[in-house]
Amino acid sequence: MNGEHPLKPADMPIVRDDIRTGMTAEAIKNDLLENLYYIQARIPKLATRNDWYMALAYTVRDRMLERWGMAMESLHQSSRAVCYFSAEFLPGPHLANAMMNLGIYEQTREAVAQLGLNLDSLIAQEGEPGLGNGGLGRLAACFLDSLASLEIPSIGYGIRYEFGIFDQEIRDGWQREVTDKWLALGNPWEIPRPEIAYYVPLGGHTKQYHDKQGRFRVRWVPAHVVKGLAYDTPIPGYHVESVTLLRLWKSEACESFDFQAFNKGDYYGAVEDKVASETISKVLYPNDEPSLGKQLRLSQQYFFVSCSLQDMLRIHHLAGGAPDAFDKRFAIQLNDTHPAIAVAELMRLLVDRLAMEWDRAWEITQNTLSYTNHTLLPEALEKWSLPLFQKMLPRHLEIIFEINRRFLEDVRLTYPGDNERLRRLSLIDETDDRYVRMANLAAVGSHAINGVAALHTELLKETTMRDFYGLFPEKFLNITNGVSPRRWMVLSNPGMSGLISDALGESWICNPQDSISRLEYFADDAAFREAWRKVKQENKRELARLIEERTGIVVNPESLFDIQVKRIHEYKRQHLNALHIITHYIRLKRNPSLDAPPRTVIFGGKAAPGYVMAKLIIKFINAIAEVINSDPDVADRLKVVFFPDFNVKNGQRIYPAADLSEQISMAGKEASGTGNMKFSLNGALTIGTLDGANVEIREEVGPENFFLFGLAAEEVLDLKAQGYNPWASYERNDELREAIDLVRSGFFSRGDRDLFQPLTNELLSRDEYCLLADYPSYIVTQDKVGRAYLVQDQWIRMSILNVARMGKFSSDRSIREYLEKIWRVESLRAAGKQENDKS
Ligand code: B1H
Repeated sequence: MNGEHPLKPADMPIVRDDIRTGMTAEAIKNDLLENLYYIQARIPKLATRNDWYMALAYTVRDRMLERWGMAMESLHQSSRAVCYFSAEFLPGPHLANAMMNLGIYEQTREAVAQLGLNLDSLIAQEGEPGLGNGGLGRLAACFLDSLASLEIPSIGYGIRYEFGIFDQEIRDGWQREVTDKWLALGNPWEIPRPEIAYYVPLGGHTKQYHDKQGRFRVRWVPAHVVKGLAYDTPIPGYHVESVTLLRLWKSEACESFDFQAFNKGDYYGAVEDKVASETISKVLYPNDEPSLGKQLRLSQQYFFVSCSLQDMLRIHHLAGGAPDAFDKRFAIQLNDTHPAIAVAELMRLLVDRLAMEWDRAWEITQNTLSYTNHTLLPEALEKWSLPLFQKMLPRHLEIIFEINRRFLEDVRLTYPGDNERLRRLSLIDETDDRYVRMANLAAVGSHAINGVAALHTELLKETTMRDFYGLFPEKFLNITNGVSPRRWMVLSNPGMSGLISDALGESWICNPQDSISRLEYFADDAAFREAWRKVKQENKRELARLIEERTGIVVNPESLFDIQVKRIHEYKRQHLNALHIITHYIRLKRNPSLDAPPRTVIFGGKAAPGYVMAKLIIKFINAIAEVINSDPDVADRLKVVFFPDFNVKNGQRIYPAADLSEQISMAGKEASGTGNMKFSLNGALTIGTLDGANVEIREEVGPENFFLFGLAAEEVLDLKAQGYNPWASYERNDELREAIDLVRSGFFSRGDRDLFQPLTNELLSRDEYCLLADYPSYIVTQDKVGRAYLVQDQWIRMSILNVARMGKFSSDRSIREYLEKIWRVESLRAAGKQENDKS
């Protein structure tokens, strides 16, 4: 890192060693005390742990704000910036990550120690912004980390939900949802910007008129207007001089009171609009049922997209850009279809507000936008009923009709007479009632469409978006997901990262693809393997402590830690894992001297509150755990844990402790997965199907270092085409029958034979996700895992090789691909170099 940033403005009034920017323990300590006094208004003697945490957070934030000024400057100067539009961001706790990225971890530890405090306990005090459901939101956060670390001028735009994803408690084995009050103790990381505010119209009708030049125009006369306020969070890059901006919008009423209503004595009427407006950014939707009818969800999407586009137009204008050059300044990535309304909103702003010709506006819109698809599940494809859409966004519906009219005209020329195809491609679904299809809107309005893993992109082209692929194959590309090696290795697994850095130096942290493969040589080094084993062992001891603290269950840290953490969903097949546990349990009961290592099977994950079957699966796992964990016959051989409230913070403790990573979705269903990458990067071996990014992980680590089982995506389709009969699978396999019969007998439900009937009935009659078909090969492969684990030294070798060969799965690599193939944006470093070369 060199001291002077190429784009650092000459007039930045920053003194390197002042109290807010100094990097020594002394400067940090002084700032910490000052923030405790002047922001928290506390003296040390009376300060609570939260006061100290807040003061420390401000101290670390001070050191980011120096970089902030430069980031803002660069946004105004750069030739093109990236705007990542996402309804979800799951950044995880900020404090430790920011200290690591700024390179002040050790100094801070010392500063805090000098004040008689413990850094780890202050870090533990921080909650997390749970502004997302799972993989998609976490991917957005990893991407911001990479954008910042690669010094790309960029903004993440989203919603500042007052309540994020619920906290999960387990009561009597059932999930209980508790509201997430992440803002209750204050949020030191965000900077409110009440002056950056935009009006967002909703409802009403449109009017046609002719402007002074006699041109035909449309005016939208909304029924209400809400205001969006910006809240900014700096996202620091790793050991670089810049930060990226996460700008989230909070909704408010335009005026606090409707004075007319108030004067008439209608106090409640007067506050009603205020309440309705604030509701928009109130709560994150858990992704359970289809979006049909969820008016609030559509208003959330439109709200944040409109604020963000207006903000970008303002930034562009302030930098002296003409509307015509908007696409030269910005690239927008749509994170799934949740922000797809951007297609119509950008058209509206350009055509209605800025009086641009339709054709030119359309070019700019397409040049600016690109769309990432994250799922093939038909129930997750968003569509909005036309009457609802018309009621809320009348002008957008007109625009979408016009886009559709022009689009279908082109399609007709390409495929004359093919009305079936026309119906499938149309932005409007007219099969039953009428709906707006958001994926079709995103596809037509973007210049690039990408899937998130190689297999996913192929399936996207062959199935979900087949007609679009036929029409414009050049738009389609794959960009396989990745995760941040900073958060998911250096921060969460310091032991292992330290070993790697001792062996290779630190360049792997930013360039794992180039340099981490050198770790392969160390797989042959017995002393290195021993050190590796010890680190894993210590991580497992740590997790065992945490498990006892959270659940009361005592587990053996020497046992094989077999872990499945992710959202609970039938396609992810946590219940297949459960069936293996039951089979293993039956075997152990029958044969106490079974030659298999002791196992601890750990689950974690939230179920959407309205997803009854997923909630039953949680109960099922806990019920099995209750029986097995209290059976002395298997006490030191098998334990089952459901770790409550899986989130980023807990994930950071869980991934590093895994021996085995469960990636067992039915092939063809998991678009990519990113947990699979986190596990493998932390030295766990994978048992998995050929699904999502598992395929590429296996290619990279080598088939001999990956436990593959189950049907491939095509085989699943064939099986279903032939008429899959799960009952036959059940009858054919003795162990499967025994396992299912044991469940049906009420053995795990205190004699209640009905409790798990919905689960067993589904498996025996329909088995949509082919658990019974994959069961035999899953069991055989789990046996292989057990045998492999018994040969510890060989297992450790495979663990090292996994890490050495996972360099591809850094989110830096993903971001570089987006930059080269879609965004065409340059890093500030590169831009700075060119400037320097010229001068
Ligand atoms: C993914 C979602 C998702 N795909 C709807 N789709 C939502 C869909 O609130 N909603 O309505 C929320 C999220 N999430 C995940 O994206 C995939 O299942 C993973 O396989 C993938 O790794 C991840 C990131 O690409």
